[in-house]
Amino acid sequence: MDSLHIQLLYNANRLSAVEAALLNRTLSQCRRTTVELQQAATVLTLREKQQGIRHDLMGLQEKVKRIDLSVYRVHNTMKAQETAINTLKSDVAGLKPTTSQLLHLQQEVDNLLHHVPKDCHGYYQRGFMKSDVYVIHPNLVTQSVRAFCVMEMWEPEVSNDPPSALNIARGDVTQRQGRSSNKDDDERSNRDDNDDEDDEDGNNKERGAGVGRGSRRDYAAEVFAYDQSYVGGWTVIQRRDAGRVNFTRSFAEYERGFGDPAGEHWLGNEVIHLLTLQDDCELRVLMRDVFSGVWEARYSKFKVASKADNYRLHVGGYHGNASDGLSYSDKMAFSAVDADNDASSSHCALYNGGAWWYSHCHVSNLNGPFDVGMVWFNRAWQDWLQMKTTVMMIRPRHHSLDAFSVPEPAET
Ligand SMILES: [Ca+2]
Repeated sequence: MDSLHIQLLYNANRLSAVEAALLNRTLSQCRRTTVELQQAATVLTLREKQQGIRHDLMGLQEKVKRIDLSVYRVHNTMKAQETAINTLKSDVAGLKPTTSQLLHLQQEVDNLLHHVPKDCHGYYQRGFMKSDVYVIHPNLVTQSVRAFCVMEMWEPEVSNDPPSALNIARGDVTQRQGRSSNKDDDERSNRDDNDDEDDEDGNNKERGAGVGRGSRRDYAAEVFAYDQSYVGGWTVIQRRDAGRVNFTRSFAEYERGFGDPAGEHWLGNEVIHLLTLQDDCELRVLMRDVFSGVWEARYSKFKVASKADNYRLHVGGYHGNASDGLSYSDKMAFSAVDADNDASSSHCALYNGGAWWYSHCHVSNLNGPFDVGMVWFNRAWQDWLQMKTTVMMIRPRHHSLDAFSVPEPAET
Protein backbone atom coordinates (compact mmCIF):
# COMPACT_ATOMS: atom_id res chain seq x y z
CA MET A 1 0.00 0.00 0.00
CA ASP A 2 2.74 2.37 0.94
CA SER A 3 4.77 1.52 -2.14
CA LEU A 4 1.71 2.02 -4.31
CA HIS A 5 1.09 5.38 -2.77
CA ILE A 6 4.70 6.38 -3.29
CA GLN A 7 4.47 5.17 -6.90
CA LEU A 8 1.40 7.35 -7.41
CA LEU A 9 3.06 10.43 -5.90
CA TYR A 10 6.10 9.82 -8.06
CA ASN A 11 3.98 9.61 -11.19
CA ALA A 12 2.06 12.70 -10.19
CA ASN A 13 5.37 14.58 -9.77
CA ARG A 14 6.63 13.45 -13.10
CA LEU A 15 3.37 14.52 -14.72
CA SER A 16 3.66 17.94 -13.11
CA ALA A 17 7.23 18.20 -14.34
CA VAL A 18 6.17 17.30 -17.86
CA GLU A 19 3.32 19.87 -17.66
CA ALA A 20 5.72 22.54 -16.41
CA ALA A 21 8.15 21.76 -19.24
CA LEU A 22 5.31 21.96 -21.73
CA LEU A 23 4.12 25.28 -20.30
CA ASN A 24 7.65 26.67 -20.43
CA ARG A 25 7.94 25.72 -24.09
CA THR A 26 4.55 27.26 -24.88
CA LEU A 27 5.54 30.44 -23.02
CA SER A 28 8.77 30.80 -24.92
CA GLN A 29 6.87 30.24 -28.16
CA CYS A 30 4.46 33.00 -27.17
CA ARG A 31 7.38 35.29 -26.41
CA ARG A 32 8.89 34.61 -29.80
CA THR A 33 5.56 35.29 -31.52
CA THR A 34 5.22 38.58 -29.64
CA VAL A 35 8.67 39.69 -30.72
CA GLU A 36 7.87 38.75 -34.32
CA LEU A 37 4.59 40.68 -34.14
CA GLN A 38 6.37 43.74 -32.72
CA GLN A 39 8.91 43.59 -35.50
CA ALA A 40 6.13 43.38 -38.08
CA ALA A 41 4.41 46.43 -36.54
CA THR A 42 7.69 48.38 -36.61
CA VAL A 43 8.19 47.50 -40.25
CA LEU A 44 4.68 48.74 -41.04
CA THR A 45 5.30 52.03 -39.23
CA LEU A 46 8.59 52.47 -41.02
CA ARG A 47 6.88 51.86 -44.36
CA GLU A 48 4.27 54.49 -43.57
CA LYS A 49 6.99 56.95 -42.63
CA GLN A 50 8.83 56.12 -45.80
CA GLN A 51 5.73 56.88 -47.82
CA GLY A 52 5.27 60.20 -46.00
CA ILE A 53 8.89 61.08 -46.67
CA ARG A 54 8.48 60.22 -50.33
CA HIS A 55 5.43 62.53 -50.53
CA ASP A 56 7.35 65.35 -48.82
CA LEU A 57 10.23 64.78 -51.15
CA MET A 58 7.97 65.17 -54.18
CA GLY A 59 6.61 68.42 -52.74
CA LEU A 60 10.13 69.68 -52.15
CA GLN A 61 11.14 68.76 -55.65
CA GLU A 62 8.18 70.78 -56.95
CA LYS A 63 9.26 73.74 -54.83
CA VAL A 64 12.82 73.47 -56.03
CA LYS A 65 11.56 73.53 -59.59
CA ARG A 66 9.58 76.68 -58.90
CA ILE A 67 12.54 78.31 -57.15
CA ASP A 68 14.69 77.45 -60.13
CA LEU A 69 12.18 79.15 -62.39
CA SER A 70 12.08 82.24 -60.17
CA VAL A 71 15.87 82.41 -60.04
CA TYR A 72 15.91 82.21 -63.80
CA ARG A 73 13.44 85.06 -64.07
CA VAL A 74 15.33 87.18 -61.52
CA HIS A 75 18.49 86.53 -63.44
CA ASN A 76 16.84 87.70 -66.65
CA THR A 77 15.44 90.82 -64.94
CA MET A 78 18.83 91.61 -63.46
CA LYS A 79 20.41 91.28 -66.86
CA ALA A 80 17.82 93.67 -68.32
CA GLN A 81 18.37 96.11 -65.44
CA GLU A 82 22.08 95.92 -65.87
CA THR A 83 21.64 96.84 -69.50
CA ALA A 84 19.33 99.71 -68.53
CA ILE A 85 21.79 100.92 -65.87
CA ASN A 86 24.59 100.84 -68.37
CA THR A 87 22.47 102.84 -70.82
CA LEU A 88 21.62 105.34 -68.04
CA LYS A 89 25.27 105.57 -67.06
CA SER A 90 26.23 106.52 -70.56
CA ASP A 91 23.30 108.97 -70.69
CA VAL A 92 24.34 110.58 -67.38
CA ALA A 93 27.91 110.75 -68.62
CA GLY A 94 26.56 112.61 -71.63
CA LEU A 95 24.49 114.92 -69.35
CA LYS A 96 27.34 115.90 -67.06
CA PRO A 97 28.42 118.90 -69.13
CA THR A 98 24.73 120.04 -69.31
CA THR A 99 24.37 119.75 -65.52
CA SER A 100 27.39 121.87 -64.87
CA GLN A 101 26.09 124.38 -67.40
CA LEU A 102 22.71 124.42 -65.61
CA LEU A 103 24.37 124.91 -62.23
CA HIS A 104 26.37 127.71 -63.72
CA LEU A 105 23.19 129.27 -65.15
CA GLN A 106 21.43 128.91 -61.78
CA GLN A 107 24.36 130.65 -60.15
CA GLU A 108 24.15 133.42 -62.72
CA VAL A 109 20.39 133.80 -62.16
CA ASP A 110 20.94 133.91 -58.39
CA ASN A 111 23.61 136.55 -58.87
CA LEU A 112 21.32 138.55 -61.12
CA LEU A 113 18.41 138.22 -58.69
CA HIS A 114 20.72 139.45 -55.97
CA HIS A 115 21.18 142.57 -58.03
CA VAL A 116 17.49 143.06 -58.92
CA PRO A 117 16.25 146.05 -56.90
CA LYS A 118 13.79 145.16 -54.16
CA ASP A 119 11.42 147.95 -55.19
CA CYS A 120 11.03 150.90 -57.58
CA HIS A 121 12.98 153.11 -55.22
CA GLY A 122 15.99 150.83 -55.83
CA TYR A 123 15.74 151.53 -59.57
CA TYR A 124 15.33 155.24 -58.91
CA GLN A 125 18.49 155.30 -56.81
CA ARG A 126 20.35 153.67 -59.72
CA GLY A 127 19.31 156.44 -62.03
CA PHE A 128 16.27 154.99 -63.77
CA MET A 129 14.13 158.04 -64.51
CA LYS A 130 11.43 156.68 -66.81
CA SER A 131 8.07 155.72 -65.40
CA ASP A 132 7.49 152.19 -66.63
CA VAL A 133 7.02 148.54 -65.67
CA TYR A 134 10.11 147.15 -63.91
CA VAL A 135 10.92 143.74 -62.44
CA ILE A 136 11.46 144.01 -58.70
CA HIS A 137 12.46 141.37 -56.18
CA PRO A 138 11.27 142.32 -52.68
CA ASN A 139 12.93 140.55 -49.77
CA LEU A 140 11.39 137.15 -48.95
CA VAL A 141 9.38 136.80 -52.17
CA THR A 142 9.74 133.48 -53.97
CA GLN A 143 9.76 134.96 -57.44
CA SER A 144 10.27 138.31 -59.07
CA VAL A 145 7.36 140.72 -59.42
CA ARG A 146 6.44 143.09 -62.25
CA ALA A 147 5.49 146.49 -60.91
CA PHE A 148 4.82 149.91 -62.38
CA CYS A 149 7.33 152.46 -61.13
CA VAL A 150 6.59 156.16 -61.01
CA MET A 151 9.89 157.98 -61.51
CA GLU A 152 8.89 161.56 -62.30
CA MET A 153 6.03 163.95 -61.82
CA TRP A 154 3.48 161.65 -63.28
CA GLU A 155 -0.22 161.40 -63.55
CA PRO A 156 -2.18 158.67 -65.19
CA GLU A 157 -3.45 159.64 -68.59
CA VAL A 158 -7.11 160.42 -68.68
CA SER A 159 -9.22 162.10 -71.25
CA ASN A 160 -9.89 165.77 -70.65
CA ASP A 161 -13.39 165.43 -71.95
CA PRO A 162 -15.93 167.10 -69.75
CA PRO A 163 -17.88 164.65 -67.68
CA SER A 164 -20.67 163.10 -69.63
CA ALA A 165 -24.28 163.18 -68.66
CA LEU A 166 -23.87 159.52 -67.77
CA ASN A 167 -21.08 160.34 -65.33
CA ILE A 168 -23.13 163.03 -63.69
CA ALA A 169 -26.07 160.70 -63.40
CA ARG A 170 -23.81 158.00 -61.98
CA GLY A 171 -22.28 160.52 -59.61
CA ASP A 172 -25.70 161.18 -58.23
CA VAL A 173 -26.20 157.45 -57.82
CA THR A 174 -22.85 157.11 -56.09
CA GLN A 175 -23.63 159.79 -53.59
CA ARG A 176 -26.79 158.02 -52.69
CA GLN A 177 -25.01 154.68 -52.66
CA GLY A 178 -22.21 156.11 -50.56
CA ARG A 179 -24.68 157.31 -48.00
CA SER A 180 -26.57 154.07 -47.91
CA SER A 181 -23.40 152.00 -47.76
CA ASN A 182 -22.54 153.77 -44.54
CA LYS A 183 -25.92 153.33 -43.06
CA ASP A 184 -24.57 151.46 -40.08
CA ASP A 185 -21.76 153.91 -39.51
CA ASP A 186 -21.51 154.89 -35.93
CA GLU A 187 -19.93 158.00 -34.50
CA ARG A 188 -16.52 156.73 -35.63
CA SER A 189 -17.33 157.82 -39.15
CA ASN A 190 -15.75 161.10 -40.10
CA ARG A 191 -18.68 161.91 -42.26
CA ASP A 192 -21.66 163.49 -40.63
CA ASP A 193 -24.95 163.82 -42.34
CA ASN A 194 -25.54 167.38 -43.23
CA ASP A 195 -28.71 166.76 -44.98
CA ASP A 196 -28.31 169.23 -47.79
CA GLU A 197 -29.63 166.97 -50.47
CA ASP A 198 -28.03 167.24 -53.87
CA ASP A 199 -31.04 169.02 -55.21
CA GLU A 200 -29.69 169.76 -58.66
CA ASP A 201 -27.17 167.87 -60.65
CA GLY A 202 -26.16 171.15 -62.22
CA ASN A 203 -25.01 172.63 -58.92
CA ASN A 204 -23.08 169.53 -58.15
CA LYS A 205 -21.30 169.51 -61.48
CA GLU A 206 -20.34 173.17 -61.24
CA ARG A 207 -18.98 172.84 -57.77
CA GLY A 208 -17.04 169.68 -58.62
CA ALA A 209 -15.51 171.00 -61.80
CA GLY A 210 -14.66 174.42 -60.41
CA VAL A 211 -12.99 173.38 -57.20
CA GLY A 212 -11.38 170.35 -58.82
CA ARG A 213 -9.53 172.38 -61.42
CA GLY A 214 -8.53 175.10 -59.02
CA SER A 215 -7.37 172.55 -56.55
CA ARG A 216 -5.26 170.80 -59.15
CA ARG A 217 -3.37 173.94 -60.23
CA ASP A 218 -2.65 175.31 -56.79
CA TYR A 219 -1.96 172.11 -55.02
CA ALA A 220 0.17 170.59 -57.79
CA ALA A 221 2.43 173.64 -57.73
CA GLU A 222 2.90 173.37 -53.98
CA VAL A 223 3.56 169.65 -54.08
CA PHE A 224 5.91 170.02 -57.01
CA ALA A 225 8.06 172.43 -55.01
CA TYR A 226 8.20 169.87 -52.25
CA ASP A 227 8.81 166.99 -54.62
CA GLN A 228 11.74 168.57 -56.43
CA SER A 229 14.20 167.15 -53.94
CA TYR A 230 12.67 163.71 -53.97
CA VAL A 231 10.46 162.94 -56.88
CA GLY A 232 10.37 159.34 -58.02
CA GLY A 233 10.87 155.79 -56.90
CA TRP A 234 7.22 155.00 -56.23
CA THR A 235 5.95 151.42 -56.54
CA VAL A 236 2.36 151.43 -57.78
CA ILE A 237 0.13 149.08 -55.78
CA GLN A 238 -3.21 150.02 -57.34
CA ARG A 239 -4.21 151.65 -60.58
CA ARG A 240 -7.57 152.12 -62.29
CA ASP A 241 -8.36 154.32 -65.22
CA ALA A 242 -10.43 152.44 -67.77
CA GLY A 243 -12.76 150.07 -65.97
CA ARG A 244 -11.58 147.13 -68.06
CA VAL A 245 -10.32 145.10 -65.09
CA ASN A 246 -12.91 143.78 -62.68
CA PHE A 247 -12.03 144.70 -59.08
CA THR A 248 -14.86 142.75 -57.44
CA ARG A 249 -12.73 139.75 -56.55
CA SER A 250 -12.00 137.23 -53.84
CA PHE A 251 -9.65 137.61 -50.89
CA ALA A 252 -7.24 135.11 -52.52
CA GLU A 253 -7.15 137.14 -55.75
CA TYR A 254 -6.38 140.31 -53.79
CA GLU A 255 -3.69 138.34 -51.98
CA ARG A 256 -2.02 137.26 -55.25
CA GLY A 257 -2.75 140.45 -57.18
CA PHE A 258 -4.42 140.75 -60.57
CA GLY A 259 -4.51 142.79 -63.75
CA ASP A 260 -1.50 144.09 -65.66
CA PRO A 261 1.07 146.42 -64.02
CA ALA A 262 1.23 148.29 -67.32
CA GLY A 263 -2.43 149.17 -66.84
CA GLU A 264 -5.13 148.57 -64.31
CA HIS A 265 -4.12 146.23 -61.52
CA TRP A 266 -3.82 145.43 -57.84
CA LEU A 267 -0.21 144.50 -57.04
CA GLY A 268 -1.21 141.92 -54.41
CA ASN A 269 -1.54 142.06 -50.64
CA GLU A 270 1.33 139.61 -50.04
CA VAL A 271 3.79 141.69 -52.07
CA ILE A 272 2.46 144.93 -50.52
CA HIS A 273 2.95 143.36 -47.08
CA LEU A 274 6.56 142.37 -47.92
CA LEU A 275 7.33 145.79 -49.42
CA THR A 276 6.09 147.53 -46.29
CA LEU A 277 7.88 144.95 -44.13
CA GLN A 278 11.32 145.54 -45.64
CA ASP A 279 11.10 149.34 -45.28
CA ASP A 280 9.01 151.91 -43.44
CA CYS A 281 6.84 153.16 -46.29
CA GLU A 282 4.82 156.18 -47.20
CA LEU A 283 1.71 156.09 -49.39
CA ARG A 284 0.56 158.43 -52.09
CA VAL A 285 -2.95 158.26 -53.51
CA LEU A 286 -3.55 160.25 -56.68
CA MET A 287 -7.11 160.51 -57.92
CA ARG A 288 -9.05 162.30 -60.60
CA ASP A 289 -12.75 162.71 -60.16
CA VAL A 290 -15.46 162.55 -62.81
CA PHE A 291 -15.19 166.36 -63.15
CA SER A 292 -11.41 166.07 -63.80
CA GLY A 293 -10.54 167.49 -60.41
CA VAL A 294 -7.19 166.14 -59.20
CA TRP A 295 -6.88 164.96 -55.64
CA GLU A 296 -4.04 163.68 -53.56
CA ALA A 297 -3.93 161.98 -50.22
CA ARG A 298 -0.48 161.27 -48.84
CA TYR A 299 0.40 159.29 -45.74
CA SER A 300 3.82 159.32 -44.12
CA LYS A 301 3.11 155.93 -42.57
CA PHE A 302 1.72 152.96 -44.50
CA LYS A 303 2.10 149.35 -43.49
CA VAL A 304 0.15 146.19 -44.34
CA ALA A 305 0.42 143.28 -41.90
CA SER A 306 0.84 139.63 -42.86
CA LYS A 307 -1.79 137.21 -44.12
CA ALA A 308 -2.00 135.74 -40.60
CA ASP A 309 -3.34 139.17 -39.57
CA ASN A 310 -5.60 139.45 -42.65
CA TYR A 311 -3.34 142.11 -44.20
CA ARG A 312 -4.32 144.63 -41.53
CA LEU A 313 -3.71 148.28 -42.42
CA HIS A 314 -1.55 150.65 -40.38
CA VAL A 315 -1.77 154.14 -41.80
CA GLY A 316 -1.22 157.68 -40.55
CA GLY A 317 0.40 161.08 -41.13
CA TYR A 318 -2.03 162.45 -43.71
CA HIS A 319 -1.42 165.43 -45.91
CA GLY A 320 -3.04 166.36 -49.19
CA ASN A 321 -6.07 168.06 -50.65
CA ALA A 322 -8.49 165.12 -50.83
CA SER A 323 -8.99 165.03 -47.05
CA ASP A 324 -8.11 162.02 -44.95
CA GLY A 325 -10.19 159.15 -46.31
CA LEU A 326 -8.00 156.33 -45.10
CA SER A 327 -7.29 156.84 -41.39
CA TYR A 328 -10.83 155.67 -40.78
CA SER A 329 -9.57 152.26 -41.96
CA ASP A 330 -6.48 152.33 -39.73
CA LYS A 331 -5.95 149.03 -37.88
CA MET A 332 -8.69 147.33 -39.92
CA ALA A 333 -8.22 143.93 -41.56
CA PHE A 334 -8.66 143.51 -45.31
CA SER A 335 -12.08 142.33 -46.47
CA ALA A 336 -13.21 141.01 -49.84
CA VAL A 337 -16.53 139.75 -51.19
CA ASP A 338 -15.75 136.30 -49.75
CA ALA A 339 -14.09 137.51 -46.52
CA ASP A 340 -15.96 139.61 -43.99
CA ASN A 341 -13.22 140.98 -41.72
CA ASP A 342 -14.85 144.35 -41.07
CA ALA A 343 -16.16 145.84 -37.85
CA SER A 344 -19.72 146.07 -39.09
CA SER A 345 -22.57 143.68 -38.45
CA SER A 346 -23.12 143.71 -42.22
CA HIS A 347 -20.75 142.43 -44.93
CA CYS A 348 -19.22 145.69 -46.21
CA ALA A 349 -17.22 144.17 -49.10
CA LEU A 350 -20.19 142.22 -50.40
CA TYR A 351 -22.50 145.17 -49.89
CA ASN A 352 -20.18 147.58 -51.72
CA GLY A 353 -18.84 145.11 -54.29
CA GLY A 354 -15.25 145.96 -53.42
CA ALA A 355 -12.31 144.95 -51.27
CA TRP A 356 -10.85 147.31 -48.70
CA TRP A 357 -9.87 147.75 -45.09
CA TYR A 358 -13.54 148.22 -44.20
CA SER A 359 -14.65 149.23 -40.74
CA HIS A 360 -18.30 150.36 -40.43
CA CYS A 361 -17.93 150.46 -43.61
CA HIS A 362 -15.73 153.15 -45.21
CA VAL A 363 -14.99 156.76 -46.05
CA SER A 364 -12.94 155.68 -49.08
CA ASN A 365 -13.55 152.73 -51.42
CA LEU A 366 -11.12 152.82 -54.33
CA ASN A 367 -11.60 149.14 -55.24
CA GLY A 368 -15.36 149.53 -55.54
CA PRO A 369 -17.24 149.06 -58.82
CA PHE A 370 -15.70 151.25 -61.55
CA ASP A 371 -17.16 154.72 -62.00
CA VAL A 372 -20.07 154.35 -59.62
CA GLY A 373 -18.35 152.90 -56.57
CA MET A 374 -14.82 154.40 -56.58
CA VAL A 375 -15.44 156.99 -53.92
CA TRP A 376 -13.53 159.12 -51.43
CA PHE A 377 -15.23 161.24 -48.80
CA ASN A 378 -14.21 164.88 -48.82
CA ARG A 379 -14.51 166.15 -45.31
CA ALA A 380 -14.26 169.80 -46.30
CA TRP A 381 -17.27 169.42 -48.55
CA GLN A 382 -18.97 166.85 -46.39
CA ASP A 383 -19.60 165.03 -49.63
CA TRP A 384 -18.41 162.10 -51.68
CA LEU A 385 -15.92 162.48 -54.52
CA GLN A 386 -16.61 160.04 -57.32
CA MET A 387 -13.33 159.00 -58.97
CA LYS A 388 -12.67 157.77 -62.48
CA THR A 389 -8.90 157.44 -62.08
CA THR A 390 -6.97 156.23 -59.07
CA VAL A 391 -3.33 155.40 -58.42
CA MET A 392 -1.98 154.20 -55.10
CA MET A 393 1.81 154.03 -54.77
CA ILE A 394 4.34 153.48 -52.02
CA ARG A 395 8.04 153.98 -51.40
CA PRO A 396 10.42 153.84 -48.45
CA ARG A 397 9.72 156.74 -46.15
CA HIS A 398 11.57 159.89 -47.08
CA HIS A 399 13.41 160.80 -43.92
CA SER A 400 13.25 164.52 -44.58
CA LEU A 401 9.48 164.22 -44.80
CA ASP A 402 9.06 165.05 -41.15
CA ALA A 403 11.42 167.99 -41.43
CA PHE A 404 9.86 169.26 -44.62
CA SER A 405 6.33 170.27 -43.93
CA VAL A 406 4.08 169.73 -46.92
CA PRO A 407 1.67 172.60 -47.24
CA GLU A 408 -1.89 171.69 -46.46
CA PRO A 409 -4.16 172.98 -49.17
CA ALA A 410 -6.77 175.40 -48.04
CA GLU A 411 -9.97 173.51 -47.48
CA THR A 412 -12.96 175.70 -48.06
CA1 LIG B 1 -19.14 142.22 -40.86
